[in-house]
Amino acid sequence: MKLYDLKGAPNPRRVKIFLAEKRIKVPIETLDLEAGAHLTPGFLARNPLGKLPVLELDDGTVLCESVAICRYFEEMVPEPPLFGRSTLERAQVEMWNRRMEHELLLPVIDVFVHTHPLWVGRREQIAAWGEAQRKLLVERMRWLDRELEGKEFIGVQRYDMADITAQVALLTARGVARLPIPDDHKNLTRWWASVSKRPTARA
Ligand SMILES: N[C@@H](CCC(=O)N[C@@H](CS)C(=O)NCC(=O)O)C(=O)O
Repeated sequence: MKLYDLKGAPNPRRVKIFLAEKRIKVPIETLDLEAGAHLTPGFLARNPLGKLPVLELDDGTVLCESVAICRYFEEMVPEPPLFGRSTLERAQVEMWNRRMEHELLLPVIDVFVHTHPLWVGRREQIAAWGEAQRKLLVERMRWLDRELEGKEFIGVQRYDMADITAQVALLTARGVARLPIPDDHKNLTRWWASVSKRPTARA
């Protein structure tokens, strides 16, 4: 089994944090986007979309999509549960993880792709779209701050996949989108301090 990773990229980071939380060790090959390693014929044969992460099983089966890969490992190693324990919890984690993807992670990736020099010549950049997504992200951080009132974690009252997605999205927002969590977002700041202290945060 091998996990294909992309240097510095948020989606593979979700899988690496997930694996660290489960204490699962998988050989990792890290590709370099700037060198175009994800666009070689060898890699495109695994994922023609040229996107990471990709998990290759020992029989050659290829799994793409971060959440699909994490769900595979959740079934293999159920503890600690990162997609919820009960029927209701599983639905709640699904709900919050999708919200964190659609309301935080996708907008921040759009800010990055449409405004950062790294993507010049690699993608068609529409600066106005990047700026619109930056404004949306500011609003969504305020929304999430309110949602976290009286809550320790985002999904269920235990660290789970939704926290991982939000953590990676906000790390990317601070780094490449220059959008740190504003100081007056007390709930989000408290949550951020707590998840950042986890030993797996650097995975
Ligand atoms: N929906 C996919 C998204 C994968 C994705 O967009 N990966 C990015 C890194 S975060 C990538 O490989 N980008 C390379 C490119 O777009 O050229 C997932 O959740 O895994």
